Amino acid sequence: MVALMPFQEYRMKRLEQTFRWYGPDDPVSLADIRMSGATGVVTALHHVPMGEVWEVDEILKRKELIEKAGLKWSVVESIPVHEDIKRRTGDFDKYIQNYKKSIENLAKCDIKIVTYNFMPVVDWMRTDLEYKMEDGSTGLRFDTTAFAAFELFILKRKGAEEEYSASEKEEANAYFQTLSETDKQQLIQNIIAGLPGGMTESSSSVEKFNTILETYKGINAAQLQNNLIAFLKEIVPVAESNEVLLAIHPDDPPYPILGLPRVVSTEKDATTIVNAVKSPSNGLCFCTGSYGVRPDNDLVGMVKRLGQHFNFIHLRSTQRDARGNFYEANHLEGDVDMLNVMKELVKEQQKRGTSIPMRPDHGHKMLDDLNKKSNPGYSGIGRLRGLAELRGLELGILGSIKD
Ligand code: DNO
Repeated sequence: MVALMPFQEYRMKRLEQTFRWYGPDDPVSLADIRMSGATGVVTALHHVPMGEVWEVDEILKRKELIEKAGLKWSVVESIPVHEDIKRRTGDFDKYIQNYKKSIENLAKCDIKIVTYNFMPVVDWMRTDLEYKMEDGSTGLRFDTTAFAAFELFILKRKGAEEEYSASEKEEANAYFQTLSETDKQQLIQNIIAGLPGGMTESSSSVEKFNTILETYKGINAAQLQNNLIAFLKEIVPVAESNEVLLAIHPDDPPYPILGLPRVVSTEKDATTIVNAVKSPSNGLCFCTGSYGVRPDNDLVGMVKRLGQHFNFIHLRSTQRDARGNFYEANHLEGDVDMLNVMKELVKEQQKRGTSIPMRPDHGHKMLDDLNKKSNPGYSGIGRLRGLAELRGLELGILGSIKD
């Protein structure tokens, strides 16, 4: 016999539905977001230069804008972490102090969840931002051959040659030969688009990019992990005393690229992080799309074992092939077992007094999205489809919970 909970109770115990908004210039407006059914907004002060303090009046201005639209600023995504902090060089101490101040200032404005990542140089990375799906929509894709061609023949990164087999190099070369000048520029643009600072002038960026990559010479994964832990030891107590919950976003893709170390790619990495500084403030952003690219990441098991540390959730799926290529699939399709991930998340949510914020991460460009410019991955209708499917899935699961 299945006993159903009263409907009002489902509402209380549900994940908080949020939508990312890139600020006043985002082609997907707050009014659009309001119609998606999301109640929370995930955003950042993108205009504040990396490393500088987020001042209270700037935070309040943005918060008021969101509230005027009938929404709440639920999560900060992200306060970017300066490269000096990741390398523990130069002005890292000043930037850590600034980071603490930004956390305190957000808390003063009653904004209590902060996402960040610790990926050296690049945030997420794809080779194709307009990959055509069978149904006519477009999505983001990572192609290992295109990426190898970029590293080997455009960037000519030192050390890249040794990381590929002879046949991989041949394939990358054959692919490179098919590219027109415009295709090459497009590839550079696509790959460099993931840079936090948004480097967009392709030819000068290739050189700049190489120079920045060089600054990580001699920093291996163990060193980067130490630097992350040293950073956490400083910021977690400040977050905790201000009742701010931190949520570290995983690496995307979740393995080393460009000769750079990566330390947030696996369950083991996530476990090391939460154990390094024990505090409810030292939490995770569970991004199924990022962790899910690795077949050895058991997502359902991760929710079971690490769910108590999830301070924010990104729901998205990817479809990979045997060669390591992947594209972003519809939210309920692809390799992520979203049904069972959601079942575990629902269980985790039932244990909590407050709603864990989640957002549909990325979406295809579809319908009118196809005629609009939007931030890669952040179309309006595609994400609305994702949110609608995910909240339906959650409600269906809640409705079938046994007493
Ligand atoms: C990609 C996003 C990431 C994420 C950051 C968090 O679409 O999920 O850029 O915002 O890595 O710091």
